[in-house]
Amino acid sequence: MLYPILTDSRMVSSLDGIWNFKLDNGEGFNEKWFEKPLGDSTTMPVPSSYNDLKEGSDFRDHYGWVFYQRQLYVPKTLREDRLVLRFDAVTHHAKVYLNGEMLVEHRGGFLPFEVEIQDYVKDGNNLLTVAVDNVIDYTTLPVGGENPMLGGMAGYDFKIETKKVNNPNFDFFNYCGITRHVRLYTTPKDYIKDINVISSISGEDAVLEYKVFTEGSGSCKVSVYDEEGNKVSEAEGAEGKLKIENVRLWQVLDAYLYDIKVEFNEDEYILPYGVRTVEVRGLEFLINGEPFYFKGYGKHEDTFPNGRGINEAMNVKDLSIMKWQGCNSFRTSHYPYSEEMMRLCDREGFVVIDETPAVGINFSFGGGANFNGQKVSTFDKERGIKTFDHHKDVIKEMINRDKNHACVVMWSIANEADTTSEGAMEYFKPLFDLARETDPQNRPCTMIGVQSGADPKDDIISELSDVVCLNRYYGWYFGGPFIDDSVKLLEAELIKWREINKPVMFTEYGADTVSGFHNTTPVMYTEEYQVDYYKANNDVFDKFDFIIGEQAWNFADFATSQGLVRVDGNKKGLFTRDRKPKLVAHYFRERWNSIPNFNYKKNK
Ligand code: GCB
Repeated sequence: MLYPILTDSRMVSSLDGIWNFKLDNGEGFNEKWFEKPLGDSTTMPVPSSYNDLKEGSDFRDHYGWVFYQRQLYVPKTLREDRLVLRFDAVTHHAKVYLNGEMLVEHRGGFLPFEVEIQDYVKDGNNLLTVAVDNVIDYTTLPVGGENPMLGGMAGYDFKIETKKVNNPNFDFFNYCGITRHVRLYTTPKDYIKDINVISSISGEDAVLEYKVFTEGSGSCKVSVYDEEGNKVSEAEGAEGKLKIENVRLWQVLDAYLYDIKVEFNEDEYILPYGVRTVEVRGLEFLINGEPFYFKGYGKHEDTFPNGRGINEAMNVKDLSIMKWQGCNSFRTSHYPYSEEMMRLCDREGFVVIDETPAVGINFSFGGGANFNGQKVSTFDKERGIKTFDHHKDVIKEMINRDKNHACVVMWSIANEADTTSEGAMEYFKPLFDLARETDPQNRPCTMIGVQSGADPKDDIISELSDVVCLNRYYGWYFGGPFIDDSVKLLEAELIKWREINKPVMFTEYGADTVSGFHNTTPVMYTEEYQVDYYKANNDVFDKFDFIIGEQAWNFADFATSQGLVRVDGNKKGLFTRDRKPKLVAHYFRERWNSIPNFNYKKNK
């Protein structure tokens, strides 16, 4: 799906701003709130998560539907074109009504959807209503379960009335609402639907193989411009090749973007495009033919008070901090991030592992989806996970959205899924196949592996991954506070992973640390402990040549559900939630600035 931009043929208009808002009391659909102005509504900014913006747990912990509404006037001139209403993300399930009629419904809270509305818009005031549901269950991604206190408490005989609540099977706050931009845009009636571009490099030159998907009949012309605006290549036809002589490559932290201009009849679209190659060869991850070392983080889209609402200022700040620290990469844990962030990473030369919202496909966590120890197996045919079809949708939607981004070097199919139980291969093999078929650039694919047992042979699906990605907490959940002994276990585990003959990287490792807690003897939760934890783990990584990267968990402290091991959220950040460095941030700054982006292990 193309990102909406202004061109000579296209107009874009933002519908962001303050909308009317109302929590559903269970009667919203019966009473058809979408047919008339919402009575008794409150104000709500779009885009944003609504949870932290009004006081009280009615808002923060609301379960179910909410209604957003605004007036919409559309100038007549725009209605002669194809007119599209686009939502960049609505979390998790949206029904969109114009003048009382439902025009589109979308499931999945982190990917865009759109609908043509030129035939539905009338003169004067149109009523635009968006109903948004935040319920997570066994069919949604991320996965959730039932209220842990449903009908009472384990071990107690008393029955009590309980409210319905979401019970996430994942460790981040279930922020919801219209979390990214809402826009109207136009195209001519015959229009460019999509573009695929693949690059190959030979010597000083590059060849871009392109394919343009269109609606209507006509002919295509494609031209490539360099950053100074000089035309460097052109071709005719909906499919073809563009040669760029003396190409300037998109390099890590030294980005260069060409503009690919596509013309089709009256329509025109401009795609910023970085020329680079990505390949896994042997035990190496090659970017532009050179062995790359990942330095960086697992992150979250999480700020106060926006929640998961897009925060472009924070995105710019985060990349700036990461550059200061010598980072070159991050993973979009645990869902696809905004399109603005991906465009920013293209411009800044950041390397991104792009992850689906598939988190929580693991019933052995014992919380959320499998509360009270029912011991249902994740892939149990009757009572197990029901996310497969939706998982296919999010893979297709994510790859179709992000396929042309130079910054994206690998797809993550899921985070910490159950990869050891019967049924895992049956579930995941078709999903890896689908990702590989969908991506025109055929990027590497991975699964982010949970620390469930130390033996790689128990992991049924690691053979599907091009790179083995490990989340490991030796010295925290496993063996904390005995860091020195714990990392011996890490070393023993890595000796086993060497046998599968694939590159391995760490996509999570970390220790909760409360900013301001200090001690001369490092004890858990102090800033000193976090430093010792990371030093000990990094020393082990450095011993193994097939370890191709380290991404710490997490870039910054972030909000989670309330719970006994979460003191005002997850505190594993190397930065606080408002981006102040903990002691360890300075340690990593020294380490990462002395590790080159390329050939790190070769030089050792
Ligand atoms: C994990 C999860 C991540 C959690 C983290 C933690 O393994 O992938 O979502 O936040 O552990 O801090 O426990």
